[in-house]
Amino acid sequence: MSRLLTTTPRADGFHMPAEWEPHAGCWMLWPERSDNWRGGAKPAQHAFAAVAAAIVQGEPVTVCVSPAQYVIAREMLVPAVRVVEMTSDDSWIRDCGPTFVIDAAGCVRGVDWKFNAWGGLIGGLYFPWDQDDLVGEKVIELERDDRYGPDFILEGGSIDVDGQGAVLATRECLLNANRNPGLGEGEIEQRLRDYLGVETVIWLDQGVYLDETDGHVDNLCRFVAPGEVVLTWTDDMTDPQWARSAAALEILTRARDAQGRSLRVHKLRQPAPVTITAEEAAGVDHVPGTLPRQAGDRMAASYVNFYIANGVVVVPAFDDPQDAPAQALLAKLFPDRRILPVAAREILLGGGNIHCITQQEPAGGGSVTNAGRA
Ligand code: KQY
Repeated sequence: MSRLLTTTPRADGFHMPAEWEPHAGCWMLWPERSDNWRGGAKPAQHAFAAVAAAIVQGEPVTVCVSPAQYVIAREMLVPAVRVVEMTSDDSWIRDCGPTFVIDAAGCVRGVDWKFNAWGGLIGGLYFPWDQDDLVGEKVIELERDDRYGPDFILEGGSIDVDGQGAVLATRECLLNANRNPGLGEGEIEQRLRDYLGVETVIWLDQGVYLDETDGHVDNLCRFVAPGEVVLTWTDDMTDPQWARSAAALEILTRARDAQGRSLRVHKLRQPAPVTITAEEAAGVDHVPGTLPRQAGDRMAASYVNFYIANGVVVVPAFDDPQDAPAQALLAKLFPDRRILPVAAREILLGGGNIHCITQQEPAGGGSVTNAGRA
């Protein structure tokens, strides 16, 4: 049975583990809506299937699929992937799904945040979002885990933890008036402490240029080991991303984590600007209330949006000269994992990337570091 708890993870001795700690598996949702995904979502479905096939090399994967798409998805996904029927509004389980927390005994519980499609009626990306908002509860119940249900809007892509008391976040997103307008910075920090079990919030100001999530940190900067982060980077000072990354670098250079460590920052150079072609834009159904996709629009392409699975790291590839250096850096940072690049343009065209479409479930049973790194 899954109980709804009225306490907090912090009070109960739970915290969110780092993504490099052992997973029980990975959850995904299946893309379908033609007003976000071109070509009736078929190209995106192939890309999602490739991501699932990569992750399942390291850990169990469950893909949640609408009744209408069940047979199609079952056919397109490799047999090792489990497919379950679940209704949703779109396919960004990092954001609408649960955040799992563990305690020292390895017991796992779920945090079921409120979700408002990245801003509700003030700049949100679609309406309605009620089915997405149920995804966290459904996944937690399928796992028979106990559930925290804070009255707090948060997307999983807007935070990144080291599992040792620190969380990265951007003010652009978490302090945006379209998320939790009644709460100030201090109150939001307290929610993060209470529900992620962290001590230290490292605030960056802005996320990636033109990121439609209002600057999710998981596209800008991620922990890769205790005391180490990767930061999306460009050396081109005329690129609008330069000032954002430079400002983040300055903050990170001065920051201390919850253990008092200063951070080692690895620059992960971004690909050349990725813009939507006329053919791609024409393939998206235009529906009032959703974000229009126009030819020439720049997407928020970043290698930082990778997924760390057991034994493998699944990295976006953009058919760009920076693909190889990005993979080489990640191979150095994750020496005990295979780096698996997946062509990610079709995911990016929907507004996010590999990390945004995945959600890890920790294995519990105690915590380890990024093996070989610390
Ligand atoms: O990047 C994400 N975490 C989600 C992007 C949502 C885009 C919806 N069009």
